[in-house]
Amino acid sequence: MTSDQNRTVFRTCPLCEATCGLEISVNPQEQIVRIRGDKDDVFSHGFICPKGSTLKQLHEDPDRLRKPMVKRNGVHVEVSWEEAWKEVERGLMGVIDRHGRGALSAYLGNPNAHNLGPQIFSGVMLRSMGTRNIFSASSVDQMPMHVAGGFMFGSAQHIPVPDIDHTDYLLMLGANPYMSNGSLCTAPDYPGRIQAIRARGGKVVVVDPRRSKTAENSDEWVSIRPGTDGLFMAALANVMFAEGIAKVEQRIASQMNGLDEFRTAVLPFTPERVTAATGVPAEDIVRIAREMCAAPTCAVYGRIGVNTVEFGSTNAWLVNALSIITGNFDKRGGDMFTTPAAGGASTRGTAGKGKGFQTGRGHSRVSNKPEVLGEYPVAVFGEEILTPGENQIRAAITVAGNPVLSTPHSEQLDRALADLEFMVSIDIYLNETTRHADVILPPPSALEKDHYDIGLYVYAVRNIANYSEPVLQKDPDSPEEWEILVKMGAILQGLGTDVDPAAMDDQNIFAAVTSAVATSSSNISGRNADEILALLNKDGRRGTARMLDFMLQTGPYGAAFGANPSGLSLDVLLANPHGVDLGALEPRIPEGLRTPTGMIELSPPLLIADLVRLEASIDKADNSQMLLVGRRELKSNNSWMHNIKVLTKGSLSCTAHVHPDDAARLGLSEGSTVRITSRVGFVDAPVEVTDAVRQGVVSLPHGWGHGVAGTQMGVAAEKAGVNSNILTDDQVMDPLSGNAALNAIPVTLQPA
Ligand SMILES: Nc1nc2c(c(=O)[nH]1)N[C@H]1C(S)=C(S)[C@@H](COP(=O)(O)OP(=O)(O)OC[C@H]3O[C@@H](n4cnc5c(=O)[nH]c(N)nc54)[C@H](O)[C@@H]3O)O[C@H]1N2
Ligand SMILES: Nc1nc2c(c(=O)[nH]1)N[C@H]1C(S)=C(S)[C@@H](COP(=O)(O)OP(=O)(O)OC[C@H]3O[C@@H](n4cnc5c(=O)[nH]c(N)nc54)[C@H](O)[C@@H]3O)O[C@H]1N2
Ligand code: SF4
Ligand SMILES: [Mo]
Repeated sequence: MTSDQNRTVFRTCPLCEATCGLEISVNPQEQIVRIRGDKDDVFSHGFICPKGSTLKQLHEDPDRLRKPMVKRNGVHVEVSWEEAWKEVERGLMGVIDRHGRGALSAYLGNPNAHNLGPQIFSGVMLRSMGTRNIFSASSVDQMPMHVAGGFMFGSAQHIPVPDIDHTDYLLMLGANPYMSNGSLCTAPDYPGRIQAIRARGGKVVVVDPRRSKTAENSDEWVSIRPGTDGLFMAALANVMFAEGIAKVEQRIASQMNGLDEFRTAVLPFTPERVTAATGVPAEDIVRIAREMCAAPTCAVYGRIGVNTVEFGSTNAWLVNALSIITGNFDKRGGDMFTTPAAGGASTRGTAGKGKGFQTGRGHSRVSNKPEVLGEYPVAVFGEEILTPGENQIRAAITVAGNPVLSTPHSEQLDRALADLEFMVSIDIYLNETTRHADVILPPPSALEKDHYDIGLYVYAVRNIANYSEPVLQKDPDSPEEWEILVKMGAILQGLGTDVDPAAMDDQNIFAAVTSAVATSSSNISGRNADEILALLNKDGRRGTARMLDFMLQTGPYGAAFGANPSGLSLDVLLANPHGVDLGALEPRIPEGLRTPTGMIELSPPLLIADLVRLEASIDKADNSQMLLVGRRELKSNNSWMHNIKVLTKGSLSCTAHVHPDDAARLGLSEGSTVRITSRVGFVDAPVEVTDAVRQGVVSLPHGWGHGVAGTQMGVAAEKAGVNSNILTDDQVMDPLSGNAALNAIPVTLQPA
């Protein structure tokens, strides 16, 4: 077989938020020969990280599930799809009969944000459940940004993106894109884009308790005590007002409420007052405030390290506020809103105004935590299962999630899942979480699915649209991932296992079209629904592809089914396998706002009120307390890529980073084992002594702790590591968003 008989296909990598274009060679036997960066991709231009090419190994991984599994006498065995569906129906309907729908629950994990099927169809399943017990990885991740953006700009999706391609000054807090490749800032080759800022004479400042790889490659590392970024940012704002260098652009000021209130609210946070708690010298705070205001443009960006702490929402709000008061909000080189081609909340409905955002439309049963975005904090998942009473959770559905490794007080959740009457997981592995499932339903592999990043393009640094068809044909006897979700919905509605997902799909698209033609702000308002449906159904298009076509055509660049002949549709994307570049970000205020007032709300009451709690934290700071933080590594991806040998070979990266002074004080040496203890548990981990962590800080990556009995991930088990979420505390969270605090956890260290 000569290589010229291989076919070449282009596909977007679904593994992280960078959305890199891949060039994939497939031989005539339908095997993957090679995966490399697509140099013609309009966004990534050939960039790829070591994970991208491993879609081949992932596809071929013998441990990846291809057939449903049912637990019989405690052991998972392969069964037919028909049998699995019967089991699912029996299990779920049994729990509903015995305890009511309030006993159902669902957890949606991270890959849902990277998969087109769940992006479009998980709602069908969730709406069919009739329970409030919905949880997701959002509450161990970015919920604070949704809350801050929701209150300030009108919808949870209103998260400004740092315009890193045009900025002159980037203040980055709690993010390490050299390893993560960026988050809620979709930017393939983020490192290259950071270096471009420096190459054009700009400055990059990284705030982190660790001298991360990003900090190392920046102009300045600000070493901060974990959990104190809110104090640092409030002090920056304080200096800007005190020195009279704050400057809100007239265009923004005329469209904004709450400037005076904000100015008054940050008065207590002088640099001198926060310096001991933050560990940042007051003169550095003053200087950085001046630099930010003096720079021609400045972008502010905060991620995991400032979201997954007790002040997550306040931090996310202060990030946005700094952008506004330095005159950089909604401006090229500052922080801006993307104009996504499909699924954008800022492009839906009436321009400039909306229903706004609220939280607390319901509270969790056991500890009364407010609902946010239709969910409860995943930190309470365990207690909701283990605490008896009406509406105690008795059944769970997990979709692409591994909460046993990824959520706080995970030992408790592990026990809780074992206590359920029924559990079903939609997942590709038999892992730490799915081992508790009575039924596991595996979707096709990434290479067998079509792809479009509805969620991630909402936060991209350019306006991009790129669709990929499946690279390989899936097993014809196995359902698509979207079909699994739709069928789950049918079963949960009590319709049984014989319902054809295609019929529900038809109902879904019919509802979407009839609603759009009846909506005055839609670009197909008043059109004939049958005509639109006929156009959508051409070539027998169904499921994800059909709904995406509808979203693209009715989106801000949409072809509107012929009304705008040069506009976007799925056909246009199919004709452009390297993607379509819709240009740099453009100012969106006031048109992009969706607040009820039509104004930016700089001082939302709940956030202003939280500054009291923030101020009180100054005196509680205890510099003798060791604090745990996480970290990510390039060749790892949360908890689930550890079964790929090419990624895990080399030294085990699940080590505890300890500063040399702490190591000496605590009697810990390189390679020795340290016992790390928190309020809820302890782990023993190998020590790596390094001055890349601040004194008083210990860093352990998350997503490890494999090799548990009942799992089927042979490679991962060889380098199991320890589960850092045994240490994180389910009781400590950001009260506004319910987001777990996974960083700045008080711990003690001792030689094991
Ligand atoms: N201590 C600490 N904990 C953390 C974090 C931290 O920084 N520190 N980070 C948090 C963050 S940001 C996140 S997003 C969460 C992630 O938390 P989770 O989403 O719970 O965990 P993942 O490790 O992403 O697990 C993904 C699961 O999806 C499965 N999977 C992979 N591909 C597919 C697919 O195509 N379809 C289906 N159905 N399943 C698939 C995998 O087998 C795995 O079971 O972890 C959080 N936990
Ligand atoms: N290779 C790889 N890429 C990934 C992932 C992965 O697991 N591996 N996960 C993906 C996911 S789901 C997400 S959400 C993104 C996350 O992307 P990032 O937000 O870039 O996540 P991290 O690399 O964990 O960087 C968080 C940084 O915050 C620092 N930090 C901890 N506590 C504090 C604090 O109190 N203050 C400050 N200022 N900093 C603090 C940590 O030391 C760390 O360097 O990455 C995505 N990309
Ligand atoms: S950076 Fe992210 S999207 Fe790009 S190749 Fe790596 S894992 Fe895939
Ligand atoms: Mo995440």
